[in-house]
Amino acid sequence: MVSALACLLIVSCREGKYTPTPYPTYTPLPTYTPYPSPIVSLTIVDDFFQDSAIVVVKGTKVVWVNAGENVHSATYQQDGEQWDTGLLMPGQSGVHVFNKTGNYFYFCKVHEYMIGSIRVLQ
Ligand SMILES: [Cu+2]
Repeated sequence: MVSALACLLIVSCREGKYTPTPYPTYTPLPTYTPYPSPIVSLTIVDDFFQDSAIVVVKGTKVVWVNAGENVHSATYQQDGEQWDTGLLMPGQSGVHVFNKTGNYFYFCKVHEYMIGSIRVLQ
């Protein structure tokens, strides 16, 4: 690179055309903003969870949207741990952020045959 540049300078000088150009200035780096945690949206219909088995990474925010005409929930109760979107009216949505790895088997409080699972990886 250096020798190629030197060669170029010599050639340019010999031809009397060389005019030094100022070094380019770098654009400053953008301010660092952490990438937002991923958000996954899941649809609930009458009467099942669409995409009922998913895998996400830790920190993912899962949003359940009730696209049905019945009332539903996404509820988890296991090993003394629990989370719950509460009862979701048609059109409503509920959220849970998964900050712990593990396998979460959840259900609908209104229709206990409605089940889904979320595997949370590191
Ligand atoms: Cu339900």
